[in-house]
Amino acid sequence: MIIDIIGAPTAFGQRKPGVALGPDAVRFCSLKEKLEDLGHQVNDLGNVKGTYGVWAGPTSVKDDEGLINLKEVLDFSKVLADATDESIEKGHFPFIIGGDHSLSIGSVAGISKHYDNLGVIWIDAHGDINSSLTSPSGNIHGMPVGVLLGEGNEDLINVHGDGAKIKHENLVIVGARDLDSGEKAYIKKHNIECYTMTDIRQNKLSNLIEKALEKLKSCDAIHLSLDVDSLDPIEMPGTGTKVNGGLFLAELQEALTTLYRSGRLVSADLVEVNPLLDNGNETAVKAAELTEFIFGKTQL
Ligand code: EXY
Ligand code: MN
Ligand code: MN
Ligand code: MN
Repeated sequence: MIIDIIGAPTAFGQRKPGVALGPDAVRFCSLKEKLEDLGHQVNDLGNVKGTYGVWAGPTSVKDDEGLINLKEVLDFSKVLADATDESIEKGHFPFIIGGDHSLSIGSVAGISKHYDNLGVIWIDAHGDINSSLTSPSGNIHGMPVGVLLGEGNEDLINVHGDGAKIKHENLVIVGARDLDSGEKAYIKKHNIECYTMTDIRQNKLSNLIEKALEKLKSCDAIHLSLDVDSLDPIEMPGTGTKVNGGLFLAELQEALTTLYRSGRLVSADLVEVNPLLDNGNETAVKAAELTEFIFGKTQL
């Protein structure tokens, strides 16, 4: 397949410096060569640039809606949506490297335009399904799923087209272990498919991915949004919102192979790599290794 690597170095969705360095840290691990070795054609489109740079500094000023860096996130989302829209239009596979998880507001908005029923598999320690009404922090990287479902700030919801970009029944959250009370209520109210770490320990991650694929069988395409904080902090120290009791690298590699073999993925985000919080470049190295499994690497 033809993969478009799109760097999305936004840090506006949270307040820790460093996550904007994620795209280049992952590239530094010979990502393009590794994907070419798997037989893919790889275009590295460089890093998306918004009007406001990539990080506004540790601003903790909430606006009157309780959001932080709204205008910067909105601006970046629009530019990224144009890039992913164009990639899909060309029949390529947009692979977006973050940057914080607010980037998915733009990446998914651009991709969803091309499908009637885009499915999303959201692998994350968090639900990212807050709105300004339920968010404990005002950080928009905790809200992209809510926005994509049509909740909260209208300008964010209407990025790259009016209204919600995904339906509740076309979303599966995998790896959750740190949900806010508002998120738990929302997930229950809308009967959203959510496999927590407890579910994963009682089953097998790749079996739950098979179950997610079955749940999304009526979708005409699937987007994967992989937050590296879904993995245990022992595996991935270089990320801003670590939560103990996460996934192991090997089980996620196996699950990504299951996704690849389904042939239903059309796009993917890899987010929240923060080299300034890392041990050397360990987290980016493992993120690049995981990426190989998204694109068909096998161990034999
Ligand atoms: N749920 C918390 C909040 O909304 O502030 C923490 C969100 C962390 C989001 C990271 C990207 O996954
Ligand atoms: Mn996330
Ligand atoms: Mn997360
Ligand atoms: Mn509903």
